[in-house]
Amino acid sequence: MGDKAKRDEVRYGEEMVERGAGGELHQTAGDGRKSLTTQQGIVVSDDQNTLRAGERGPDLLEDFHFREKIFHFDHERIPERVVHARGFGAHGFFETYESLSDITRADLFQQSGQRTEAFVRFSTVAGSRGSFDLARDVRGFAVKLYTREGNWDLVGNNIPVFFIQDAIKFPDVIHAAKPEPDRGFPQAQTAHDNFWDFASLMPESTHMLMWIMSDRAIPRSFRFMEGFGVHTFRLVNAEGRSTFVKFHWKPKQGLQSVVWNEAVKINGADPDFHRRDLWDAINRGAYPEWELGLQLFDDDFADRFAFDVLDPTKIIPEEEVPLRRVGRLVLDRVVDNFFAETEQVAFCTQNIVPGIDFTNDPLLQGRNFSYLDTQLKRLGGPNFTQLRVNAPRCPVAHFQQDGHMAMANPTSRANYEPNSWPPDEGGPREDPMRGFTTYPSQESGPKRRLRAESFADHYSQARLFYMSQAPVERRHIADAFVFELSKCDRADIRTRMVAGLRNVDDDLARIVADGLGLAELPDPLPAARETVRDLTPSPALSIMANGPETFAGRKIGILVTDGVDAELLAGLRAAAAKEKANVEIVAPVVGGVDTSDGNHIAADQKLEGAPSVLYDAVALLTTKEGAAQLANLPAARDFVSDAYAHCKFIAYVDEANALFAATGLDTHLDDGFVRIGNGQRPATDFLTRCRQLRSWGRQATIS
Ligand code: HDD
Repeated sequence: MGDKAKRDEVRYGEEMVERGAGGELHQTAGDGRKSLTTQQGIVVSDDQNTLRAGERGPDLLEDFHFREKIFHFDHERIPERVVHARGFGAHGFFETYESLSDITRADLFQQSGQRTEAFVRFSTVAGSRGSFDLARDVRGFAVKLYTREGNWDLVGNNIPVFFIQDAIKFPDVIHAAKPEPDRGFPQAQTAHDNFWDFASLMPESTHMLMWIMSDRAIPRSFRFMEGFGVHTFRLVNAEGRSTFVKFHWKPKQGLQSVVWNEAVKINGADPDFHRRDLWDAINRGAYPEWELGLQLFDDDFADRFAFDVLDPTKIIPEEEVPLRRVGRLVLDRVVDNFFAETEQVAFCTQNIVPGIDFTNDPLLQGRNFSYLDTQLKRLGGPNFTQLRVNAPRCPVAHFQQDGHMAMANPTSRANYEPNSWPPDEGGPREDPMRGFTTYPSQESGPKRRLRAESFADHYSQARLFYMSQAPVERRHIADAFVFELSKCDRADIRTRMVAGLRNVDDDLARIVADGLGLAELPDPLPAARETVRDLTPSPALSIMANGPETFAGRKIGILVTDGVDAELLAGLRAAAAKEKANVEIVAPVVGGVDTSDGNHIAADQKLEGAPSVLYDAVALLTTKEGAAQLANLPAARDFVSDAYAHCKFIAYVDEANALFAATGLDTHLDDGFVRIGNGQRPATDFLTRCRQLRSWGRQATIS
C-alpha cells in the first residue's frame, strides 16, 4: 500500500465516514445522513446564518462558506444555445436489425442485434430556454450514438427540408424568426413582420414554409413525430464504395399532432407539455421507439432525379426511393440531472465515424463549421468532450492537452508526434488501416460565389407537399398562413407572401387572401423556374394518411363528480389499460369524489388545472346533480366545448346533459360523442373509436 492510501486511511476514520450506495465515501454525523460540506470538503456547522461580528453586527469577509456558496450560485448560468435553446433529452440505445456491411463499414451497422448507447435531445428552434413547448416551430431531433469506433451525431429535425440552401443565410433566417431586436418580442413564434418579410423575399424557403404551417410544427408529443437527417450523406463500405443515403426516424407510436387553437391553450395550461410527456412515458416504462429508415441511392439515381440531391430544400419521395428499415432507437432512461446531461450535451454534425461521410450539400458544409464553434462559447472551453454525456464510450488517445477544466490529459511522457519513446511512454500512433478516411470524391472548378442552377426550382416540391395532404390538413395549412400573416403589421408583407403562394397553388393563395381580407389576388411572384404542377402526390407526407390505428400511449381525462358510477369508471379504466392508454381523474377538487358504491377516490387533477387540451380524449362521468354543478363552472364548460372544438372523442353518460346544454352542445352530439353506461355502449367501444385519434368529420361543422 502506497503512502497516499495510508493517508486516506488516517483521514477517513470510521466514525466520520460512510460508503454510499454507489460506493462513494461521504462524511456523516453517524445518523445515516450525509454531512453538508463546502466544495473543499469542510463539514459545515451552520448553513442558516452568515458569520458576523456581534449579534446585529456586519458580515465578515473571512466567511469562506458564505462566499463560496454565493460565488458558485452567481455562476450557475451558461449561455443558452443560440438556436434550439429549449430542449429535453433522454438516454437509450440503437439496435441494428441486420448487417449492412455491404454498404457501410460503420461499426454500429455490422451485426444484427448489435446495440449502441444513444442520447437524444429534442428541441424547439426559435424560443429561448424558458419558452413554452407548443410553439409553432420545427423540432430538433439530435441523436448521439456512442459507437465502438467513436461518436456519431445525427443532428436532425422533425421536418426533412430546411429554409435555406446555403449556410451563409442561417444568421439571417434565425434573426428574422427570433424576437425583433428593438422590442425583444415576440417570443418563440414566427407570427411577426420580420419573419414573414424575410420568408416572402426568399422563395427557396417556400417548401419549408408549407411544412411549418402544417400540423408537423405542432406535434402532440416528441414520441409521435418523425426525425430526418435532412441532408444527403454517404455510406462507405470496406472496399471504399460509396452509396448516397438520407436518414429517417419513424416513430413506432405513430404520428400525431394537436390543432392550433389547442396548442395556444396548452402553452398556458402546461408550458412543459412535451417534456413532461416524455419524462412520464419513460418513467412509466412505455419506452418510445423509432425505426431508422435509409433511403439508399447511387449516382445514376442522383443524376436522373428531378431535383438536386444536394439541395436541402428538397426531399426524395419515399414512393420513389422506399425506406429500408435497418434498426430501432429506444429511449429507456431519463436523465439524472437536466443541466449535466441535457444542457451540456454538445452535438456536432462533424462527428461522424468511419463508414459515414459528408456530401457537398452547402448547408451541411456550413453546419460543420458552426457546431464546434458554438460549443466553445456555450460550454466555455475546449474540454467539453470530457463531460460524461459527450465523451465517447470507446478509448480515446491523443496529444491534445490543457485548457479550462482539463480532466483527461495524456499520461505518457511524450505529448508530441513523431517521437522515439517506447510504446508505453510514446503515446498513440495513427492507424491507416482502421482510421477514418475521407471518401475521395473528385472536386474541381473555379472559385466563385454562386448558387447552382440545379437548386433553382423553389415551388414544385412545396406544391407536392400541399397536394399530398388530406383535406383537413390543407385547411390547417391555410388557417396557419392566415393566422401568422394576420400578425404582420405591414400589409405589403402579407400581399407578397400571398403572391408567393400563387406559385404553389392558386386555391391555397385564394383561401389565404380571403382570410386576410385582401381586396384582390396579387400577381404571382416572379419565379426562377416555373412550378411543375403535376408531380405525383406522396402519401407518406400526410400525418392523417398514416394514422397509428391505436390509442396506445395517449391520455383520457375523465371528469367526475360525487356519485360517479363506480362500475362504469372501473370499466373505462380497464378498457383504457387494455388499449395501453392512460387515464387521469379530473374533479372539481383535488381531494377527489365519493363514488356510487360509497367509496372515495382521489383526483389526479383539479379541474381548473386540467383543461381538456391536456388530453387526447375525454369522458364525462357524472350525476344529474353533478352535471348541474359543473354547468356553473367556467372550467367545466371550457372542458367540454374545447374538447368538441378540437374534434376529440367524448364519452358521456345521459346525466351529463345539463353540462352540454350549458355549452350549447346538446344539439350537436355528433358521432364523436359516445354514450356509455345505462345499458348504452360499453367503454371498450369508446376506446375503439379513439383509435382514430380525432373525430375529423366534425372539422367541417366548426370552421
Ligand atoms: Fe443547427 C443546433 C438541427 C442548420 C447551427 N441544430 C441545432 C440542434 C439541432 C439542429 C437539432 C440542437 C442540438 C442540440 O439539441 O443540442 N440545424 C439543424 C438542422 C439544420 C440546421 C436539421 C438543417 C438541415 N444549424 C443549421 C445551420 C447552422 C446551424 C445552417 C449554421 C450555419 N445549430 C447551429 C448551431 C447550434 C445548432 C448554432 C446551436 C446550439 C448548438 O448548435 O449546439 O451551431
